[in-house]
Amino acid sequence: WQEPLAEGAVILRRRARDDADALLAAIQEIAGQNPFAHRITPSGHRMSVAMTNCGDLGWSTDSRGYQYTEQDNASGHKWPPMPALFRTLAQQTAQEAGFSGFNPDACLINRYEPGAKLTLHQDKDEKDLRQPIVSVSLGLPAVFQFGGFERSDATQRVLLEHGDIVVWGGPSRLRYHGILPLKPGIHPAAGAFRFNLTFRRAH
Ligand code: MD5
Ligand code: FE
Repeated sequence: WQEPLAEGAVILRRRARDDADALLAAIQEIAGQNPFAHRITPSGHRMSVAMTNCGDLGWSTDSRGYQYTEQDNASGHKWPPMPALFRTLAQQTAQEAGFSGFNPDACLINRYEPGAKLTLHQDKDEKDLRQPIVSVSLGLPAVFQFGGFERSDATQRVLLEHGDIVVWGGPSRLRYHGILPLKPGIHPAAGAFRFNLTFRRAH
């Protein structure tokens, strides 16, 4: 079912549940080629979230900044292609949320272990901010923080669970957001982790 969060932001609860095992298997395959890595931010911090990507472009960070690249600096390889299942799910759910014609060229794959978190930030490294971001949560549940347009604005907390999809577009595309430290647990399909796929139109 669809639950509006704010203008432009829609939660499709459990929308990916039937595809979850196939999505997790594809993530393992991608990580076999381009392993999850804890990247170092420009300010010198090691991210607690481990990341890899698939698609024509991948997001990463290093001492030079945040960027989308065709190559994985950690492995020296190109990113693996975006599986057809990923692209179809992202396009269909964007359409269901009212964003037709979404064609992602990048899929960032985040892996959270217990304690891993993402501090409040905005996603603004993409060229066309009129394009939405589609996010798919798998594995352990996490508390998502949904804020306003200034870092200091009040935040709402939303629990994101296995199979939940959120489409972030319109005015919600530039809201501050984050993930609180992951609580330890074992998920039957994903083990001790939370995975999050974000589909983006980077260029
Ligand atoms: C996650 N990932 O659960 C989240 C899901 C990231 C990231 O934040 O940058 O990898 S994406 C949540 C999102 C994206 C774009 C806009 C908004 C939220 N928003 O306006 O709240 O690992
Ligand atoms: Fe983000």
